[in-house]
Amino acid sequence: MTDTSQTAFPEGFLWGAATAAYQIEGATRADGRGESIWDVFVRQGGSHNGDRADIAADFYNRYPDDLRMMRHDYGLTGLRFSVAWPRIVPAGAGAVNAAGLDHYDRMVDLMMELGITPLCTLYHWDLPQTLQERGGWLNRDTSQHFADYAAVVTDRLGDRVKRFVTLNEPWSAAFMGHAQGLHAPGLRDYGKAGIAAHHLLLGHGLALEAIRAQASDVTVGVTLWLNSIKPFSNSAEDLDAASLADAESNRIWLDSLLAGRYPERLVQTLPCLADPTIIQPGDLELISRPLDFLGLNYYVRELVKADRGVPVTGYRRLPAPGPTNYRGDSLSPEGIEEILVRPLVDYGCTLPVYCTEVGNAFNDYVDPTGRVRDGGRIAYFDAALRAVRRALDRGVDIRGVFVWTLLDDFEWDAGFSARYGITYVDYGSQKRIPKDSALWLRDVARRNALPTL
Ligand code: IFM
Repeated sequence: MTDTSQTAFPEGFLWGAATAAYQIEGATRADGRGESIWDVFVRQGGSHNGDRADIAADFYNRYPDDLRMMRHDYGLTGLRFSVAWPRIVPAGAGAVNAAGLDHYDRMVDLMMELGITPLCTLYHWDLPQTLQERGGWLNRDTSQHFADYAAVVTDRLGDRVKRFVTLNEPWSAAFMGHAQGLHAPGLRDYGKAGIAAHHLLLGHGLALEAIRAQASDVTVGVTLWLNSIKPFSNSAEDLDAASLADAESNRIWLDSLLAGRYPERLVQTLPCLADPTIIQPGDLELISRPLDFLGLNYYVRELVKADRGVPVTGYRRLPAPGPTNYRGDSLSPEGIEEILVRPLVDYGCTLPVYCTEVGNAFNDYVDPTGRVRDGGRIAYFDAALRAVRRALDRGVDIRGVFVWTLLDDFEWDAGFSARYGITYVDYGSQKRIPKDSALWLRDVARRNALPTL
């Protein structure tokens, strides 16, 4: 019997999990893979405790069992995975590594066999180090190299993979990597983050064309991390600070992709976004070519307070009141509604939307009975998914949800200290233990509905 209560989701709704190559694959030297900026960054101490992702969750070798687990034990029908650019084009440009393509080809074959719908991300931050040595995302040529690599992947996988995501969270790659120094390549220069942002977006636009030229029946989107941002107070200073933070986190991506412009307020702080030597004629037209879908990731709700003591931006971001995670970010799952409706409300965008990441890190441990009772994560998913349901009611064409993440993994600067998975990974033995949240999600996916309250 179909569940018609408000807790039910549309027929055919995709229930999936999201992953990223560098965070789970390990095997960083296998089968001709080139070095990425993250290999170098962690070697230089960029990650918590000196953690390194050389083995991580060993997904490169264990994917057959992991895919069977997610399909058979968790009942999930979607996997968002990323392809590691340095496995396909080890030097970033030029020679293609057949062994790298073969690996993903086998993985996609198994997904087809198991009835898993793949959503393939082409850039989840593992830029080939050789390109970094030529300037990385500060060099305009990187955008074209990205499009060339995207074409190679589409040519090989596009007969089975019908949904490609060009970039994952360009905000993180540009700002955490070039302004905050927290992510590879570890730079701390706000102006450079603006240049990187433009070249990432240009890479997206060029890749969009390259993918479509390669396979006419695939759909292409981009995944954005959008934040819920509010001013700390109604003072003119806080209102302006919040508008600037919103422009950096949200509007730089939405304005450029959906309206072909950069937000005026941000240009005042990042003049490179109006510099004709960087933003060349035709760039914004390319960046704003129509998408097939939008991928949205949600994590953070924050208050923004003006603070003249903070260089360049002149503001501080504070967590919204309430519980926080290990990073001090507010745990406000219901905030996902606001970011899901925003493209429709502010831009009239009616594109299909996938929640390409939703989840959080909790203090998970295996109890003496061998179980991981992650009730905090279940409560988080429950509240977030009710908010997704409300966004559907408000007219957003949401096609599926991918929880972050399938397996505990290498959480970038936090290394292995933060567990986001629905599957506990004992890194020593590589044993997998389904957390309670995985079994909760299995029931939601099976019923295509949330539990009634
Ligand atoms: O682990 C990351 C992921 O790679 C991108 N989105 C946010 C996640 C949690 O920080």
